[in-house]
Amino acid sequence: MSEDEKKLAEEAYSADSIQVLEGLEAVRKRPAMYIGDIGSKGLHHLVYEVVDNSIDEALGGYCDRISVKIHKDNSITVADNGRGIPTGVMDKENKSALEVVMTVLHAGGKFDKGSYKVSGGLHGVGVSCVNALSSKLTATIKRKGKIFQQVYERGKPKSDIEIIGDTDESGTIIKFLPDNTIFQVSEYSFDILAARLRELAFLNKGIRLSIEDEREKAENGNGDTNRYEEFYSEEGLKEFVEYLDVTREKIIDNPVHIVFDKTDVPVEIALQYNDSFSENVYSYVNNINTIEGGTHLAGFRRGLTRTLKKYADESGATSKLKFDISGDDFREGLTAIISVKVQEPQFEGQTKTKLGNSEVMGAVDQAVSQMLTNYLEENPKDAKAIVSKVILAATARHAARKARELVQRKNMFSGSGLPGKLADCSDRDPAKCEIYLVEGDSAGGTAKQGRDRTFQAILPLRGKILNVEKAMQHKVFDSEEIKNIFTALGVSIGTEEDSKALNISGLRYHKIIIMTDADVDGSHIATLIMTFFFRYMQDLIRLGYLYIATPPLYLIKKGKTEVYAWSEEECNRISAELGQGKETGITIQRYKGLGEMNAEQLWSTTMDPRSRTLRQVTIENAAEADHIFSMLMGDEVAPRREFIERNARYANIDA
Ligand code: 0RA
Repeated sequence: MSEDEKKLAEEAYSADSIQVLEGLEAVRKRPAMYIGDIGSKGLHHLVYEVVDNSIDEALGGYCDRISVKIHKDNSITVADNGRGIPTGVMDKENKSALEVVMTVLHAGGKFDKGSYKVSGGLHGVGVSCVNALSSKLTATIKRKGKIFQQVYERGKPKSDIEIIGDTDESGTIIKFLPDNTIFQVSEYSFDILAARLRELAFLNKGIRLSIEDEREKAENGNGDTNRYEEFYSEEGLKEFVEYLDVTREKIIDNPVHIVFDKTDVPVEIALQYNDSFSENVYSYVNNINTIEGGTHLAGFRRGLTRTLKKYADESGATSKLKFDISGDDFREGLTAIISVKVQEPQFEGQTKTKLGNSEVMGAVDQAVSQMLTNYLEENPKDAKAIVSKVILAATARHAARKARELVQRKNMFSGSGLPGKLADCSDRDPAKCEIYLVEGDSAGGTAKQGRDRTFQAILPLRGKILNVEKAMQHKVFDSEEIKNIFTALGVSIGTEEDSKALNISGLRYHKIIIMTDADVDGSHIATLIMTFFFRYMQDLIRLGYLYIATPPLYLIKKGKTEVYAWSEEECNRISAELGQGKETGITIQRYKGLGEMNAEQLWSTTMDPRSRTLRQVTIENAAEADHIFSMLMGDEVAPRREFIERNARYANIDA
């Protein structure tokens, strides 16, 4: 070989090896491309990624326990009792399979070709990404009588795979510490992880999932036990629907459960009707919540509408109706979960959570049509209850439409435009503009004086806005306060097919800020407003436009010094600091309401972008949020009290 040829060969070799290395380097360079973001979402995503691998092992029938532990330093251990990641040396790579899985992008699936595994979907980037983004990761494998271990730092092996002991168990244990030079946040939330594990337990029946938090002691334990929760569902989606509807009054005794494996796309659905007026349908593809819906949801709606309409018509229930039943009417008071497994999912839409595969529409439509037709025939009592509910919905909607047409005609003369109560800002660029939704006219007045009118608009709201959780849709749209919110924001709702479709092309503000008193009533009002946005303007929350203002709770004064505090601890610390000189003269004022501040104080503490703290409202888990809102706003008092007591230490609930 000539010198040149040698060089070329060397280059080719190093290029080859660099490419392998570049795999994980690329993840570290552009982490958001692989896990969504480097904030709280991405941090939690690391756990989901590892758990997903164990779930795949469980779906193959090899594993029935998965545990997650949050350690004191916010490192995480995920352990399962599956077969264990293979540890043998692979000929081609000359490395153990474990090392390949841990260090090569997307290598995870390639050992088990043609198996149960469906590609993870949304991110589904594999455990190697977690490795790349961890300052340290330890993989411990129990397999074939031995315990194997390998340690990595930032994705690179620190040593060869070692045998560290004997065992008669099998399983995979992954412990990792997210790299704090990459993530903006390092703290894990027990509640966020628990909600996802609960969801996974419902979506994959028969797997026991647990979470333990070493940072926190159990509430009712003897002082030594850590906070712990375990999730297990015997009946899967059926129990998921019951969980979502705990506080709602059901129309049929048991949820309808549809399992349909006759096509290439396995479909599972559970549905229940309740006496509320909202539609709560959640869809999943390969265990991922498809927030924007897609072909599986379209197939579900089509199958449901057609089957129920046919049954209603044939039973004679609709013969006297003088108007058509709309698609919406079939879904009023409906709670349902749709779960499909798709080999190669195509995700579309703004947040890549809309299923695009066209073949899935027919599969779900067929599943619903066949199974629901059978169900209705075999359960005539339930069938009758559902049909009555649908006809009632249609009748109410028809009556409301007529009434609204009258109102709209009246409105034509009163001249429309922005609500009279709105103090608008002068800037017209939505990206720069904010609107404060303020509890009460008096605080609204103070806010109007205190604001910067170039970019801050104020809309005072009368005390308690309508509880949308308990009101029919037309009542919601008839509410003066809610109409004001719609017109002030410049948002409209409803199309022919979908009465809840949101049109935000006219949105006038990119920050919508809820500002209420810092007491029990205030937090209740904030919850009412959030519930309204969750049910009717969810897109605005998803876009990150909804915020909560945080007015201070205390003003500490000493002479000319005035310091604000947002919590009791902060107040104590500040008064101790001010009290250093020993002479008295410190006064502490406890703010109960916004009205106790003057315009200047409200501006400097709560509205001035340079000094205020806004809390962004996010939806971590739509199904869990649904459960919580229906509980907080429903009839039953006990679960609400329990929730508030549990969360009082996190929220500033002053009870
Ligand atoms: C491929 C093959 C085999 C096991 C696994 C993957 C596996 C991966 C993970 C990730 C987390 N837990 C896991 N458990 C198992 C085993 C193949 C065999 O034993 O024949």
